[in-house]
Amino acid sequence: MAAPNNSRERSEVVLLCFFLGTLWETGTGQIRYSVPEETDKGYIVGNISKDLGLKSQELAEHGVRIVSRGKTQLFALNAKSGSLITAGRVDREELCAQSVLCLVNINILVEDRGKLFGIEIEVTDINDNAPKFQAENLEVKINEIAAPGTRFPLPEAVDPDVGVNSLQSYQLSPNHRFSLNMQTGDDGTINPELVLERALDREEEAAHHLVLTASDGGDPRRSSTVRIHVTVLDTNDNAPVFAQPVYRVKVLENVPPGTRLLTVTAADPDEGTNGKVTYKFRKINEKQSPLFQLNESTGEITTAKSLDYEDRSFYEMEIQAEDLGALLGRTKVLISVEDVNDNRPEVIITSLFNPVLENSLPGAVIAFLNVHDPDSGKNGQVVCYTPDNLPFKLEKAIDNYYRLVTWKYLDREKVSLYNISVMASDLGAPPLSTEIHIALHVADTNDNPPAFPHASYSAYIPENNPRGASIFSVTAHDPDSEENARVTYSLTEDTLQGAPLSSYISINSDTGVLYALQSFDYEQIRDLQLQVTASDSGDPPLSSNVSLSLFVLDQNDNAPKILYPAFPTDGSTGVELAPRSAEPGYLVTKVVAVDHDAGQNAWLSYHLLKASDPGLFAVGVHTGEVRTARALQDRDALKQSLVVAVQDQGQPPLSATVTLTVAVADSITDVLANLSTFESSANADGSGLTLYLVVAVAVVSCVFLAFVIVLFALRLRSCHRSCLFQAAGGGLAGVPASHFVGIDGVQAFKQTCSHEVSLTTDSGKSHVIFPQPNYADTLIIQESCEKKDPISTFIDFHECKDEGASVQVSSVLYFYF
Ligand SMILES: *[C@@H]1O[C@H](CO)[C@@H](O)[C@H](O)[C@H]1NC(C)=O
Ligand SMILES: *[C@@H]1O[C@H](CO)[C@@H](O)[C@H](O)[C@H]1NC(C)=O
Ligand SMILES: *[C@@H]1O[C@H](CO)[C@@H](O)[C@H](O)[C@H]1NC(C)=O
Ligand SMILES: *[C@@H]1O[C@H](CO)[C@@H](O)[C@H](O)[C@H]1NC(C)=O
Ligand SMILES: CC(=O)N[C@H]1CO[C@H](CO)[C@@H](O)[C@@H]1O
Repeated sequence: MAAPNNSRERSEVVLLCFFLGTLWETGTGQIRYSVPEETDKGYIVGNISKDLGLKSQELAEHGVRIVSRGKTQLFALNAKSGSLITAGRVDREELCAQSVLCLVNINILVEDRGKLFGIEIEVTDINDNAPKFQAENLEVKINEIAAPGTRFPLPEAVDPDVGVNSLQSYQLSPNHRFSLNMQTGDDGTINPELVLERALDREEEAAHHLVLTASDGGDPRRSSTVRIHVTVLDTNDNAPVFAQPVYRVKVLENVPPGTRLLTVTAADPDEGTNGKVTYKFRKINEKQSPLFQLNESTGEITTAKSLDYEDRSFYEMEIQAEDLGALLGRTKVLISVEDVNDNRPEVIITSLFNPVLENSLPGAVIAFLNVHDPDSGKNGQVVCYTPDNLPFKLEKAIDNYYRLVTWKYLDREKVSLYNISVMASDLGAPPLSTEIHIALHVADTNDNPPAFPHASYSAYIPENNPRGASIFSVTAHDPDSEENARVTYSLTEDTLQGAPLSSYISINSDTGVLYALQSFDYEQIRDLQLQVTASDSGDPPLSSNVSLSLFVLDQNDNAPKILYPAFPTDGSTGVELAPRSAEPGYLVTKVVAVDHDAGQNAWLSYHLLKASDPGLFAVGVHTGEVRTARALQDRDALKQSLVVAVQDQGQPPLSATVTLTVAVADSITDVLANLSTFESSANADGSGLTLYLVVAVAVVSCVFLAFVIVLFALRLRSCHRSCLFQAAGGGLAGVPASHFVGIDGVQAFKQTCSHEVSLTTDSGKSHVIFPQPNYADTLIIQESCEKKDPISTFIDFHECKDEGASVQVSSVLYFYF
């Protein structure tokens, strides 16, 4: 009622103050004012002048002043307006802290009146402070296994204001796991608590972010927040779990030991050591365990040894993972080993027919082979083959068996040992192959006869060989072996000149050396035809023949043999006649000699060795003809004695001599007439008997001679013209020289005429024989004309004696027809 009413706004405040001041004044007798805190300096707290009953201008006059009690002067007096004003900002919280009523007492002294007035000023609160947390962030750790309902105290906020301006409530940011619980304590403080509504899972959400807001009830309302960071602490609540329930891996069998096969991993969502997993084999075959290695910490499985598909191709094992809390997880590992072509095919000879006979038919089984490759699939499929150049081939039998058979005839003599290589190759990539060698012997059969290197043989042996001398050697070769090649030699039985051949020649059955069992005589046997058989010892034996001509070689083993004049066997001697009228060159006689040898050995030459009258006769060197060298004279002795030597050309030469007695007389009668001369010269003993005999023989001889000549003459007529024989009438001297010119002549003569005359007398002492020659001159082979014995005439004379010297004279005439 007393409050001034200047302005509407002011009037209201004044009215209120007044009302209150009036209240207090009446109640306590004191002046009371109320002032809100935090007003600006000069804020009118109350109209002091009015309350003191003074005029506003009179305050100074009355000496009105504030009497302080040592405190900072919060208030001051405005003398002009007579009002109490604030001297500065007034902070209720500073003055009164948390007291609900904040009163400031001041005293005002009115000097001139001497009066002291107490003034009580209430400072009223305004919401000038927000609730405040001690920290802006809060860390809260909660174990994940904490049970729902568990409470966790939260920090309180502080608001210095009082009343509604102080802290009124808390709020939590929306969250489905946590809730806020506020408990009001006895002193009215509110304690916020965090309540776990639902179980936590670190593995799901390891942290939660919450915001707690504290607010007061002022107007405007003030609030502050704190960020709550909830960390969920781990517990080992998870077992390790493998990524796959089953691991499958394929591995080649030839991987080296230490090869990584796979890595099993088990995840444990737990944290730290709770999530640390170690791996172990849980179930593994004892045999397998050394093959594989498991790294405990990494779960890496490696091979520890080399694998073998052929040994085992599949492995199954269980692996467990364990964390520190002994929680387990398990998985299976299936390892399949894949085949690699790492095995060579194996070839086994199950049976071998060795040796094989060379006469086996094509298709003969030689061996059974078994091939085997432990690899699988193509790596284990095997093909077998042999080189084409051998007479063998492989035939497939059942299963993995092969037959090695021949497809050609074998010939041991060409190839006796085969080195058969059998190749087995699998179909892998790259293929592996095996080669074996079979040494096959070809057994011999007796399919080859012994063979001589030449179709026929000629051998030469000098005559007069020693008995038992080896002549020649034949060798037959038999390409077969052993018994089938053991050659024995034999001679085919034959006869030679009536005697079995085996008496001449023998053969060493083992060596094939031929031996002479006899000493050969060229003059008897010149050649032998032999057949040598070589036969092997096979069963049945085979043989072959070869002919062998054995030629006997001549040696100069025969001295020339003088055929005419011949030494009579009974001691008589022949006399040649040389008519006194003979011209020089007159053919007195011819020395005929043969040599049974051949060639040079029978090539004869004639020489006059000795003559009683040298110069009277000459001898043809090759012809042997004795001719007069000059005309005969009367003084030449009736009886001439010549020694003629016949020599062959052999080495060394052999020779023979003959003594000729030539009677230089015209006819036999002269000779007979002069017989005494002969007798005296021929028969030194003077034996009359001998002389008579000689005479008798001479007579008889002459008669026969005449007969012979007549016979010749008759014969000549019927002879061929080429037969040049001309009988000279009368006597021995008529024998033409041409008949004795040489061997050729003899030959020619011989060829043309052939007679058989044999005349003998029974005189005992004298006989004339005309045998046909059975041998020819040694230079020439006897041919067509030969027959029986030579016609020979023996004219035997008595032995005559020359003067003093006793010379046996013999003359033989041979006539060849
Ligand atoms: C397991 O593997 C780790 C890492 O590779 C290695 O250091 C350790 O030596 C291995 N352990 C065995 C037993 O091999
Ligand atoms: C067979 O021939 C092979 C080579 O071709 C050789 O190595 C092996 O020694 C021979 N075997 C015989 C028994 O000769
Ligand atoms: C060898 O000669 C003998 C006798 O002449 C005969 O029996 C045989 O058959 C001949 N052998 C051969 C192989 O010619
Ligand atoms: C012997 O012959 C010669 C003439 O040749 C002759 O002169 C002589 O008279 C004959 N008689 C005797 C007895 O010698
Ligand atoms: C400012 C104010 O209102 N002052 C008043 C105080 O009271 C006296 C009388 O009692 C008035 O005259 C003033 O005007």
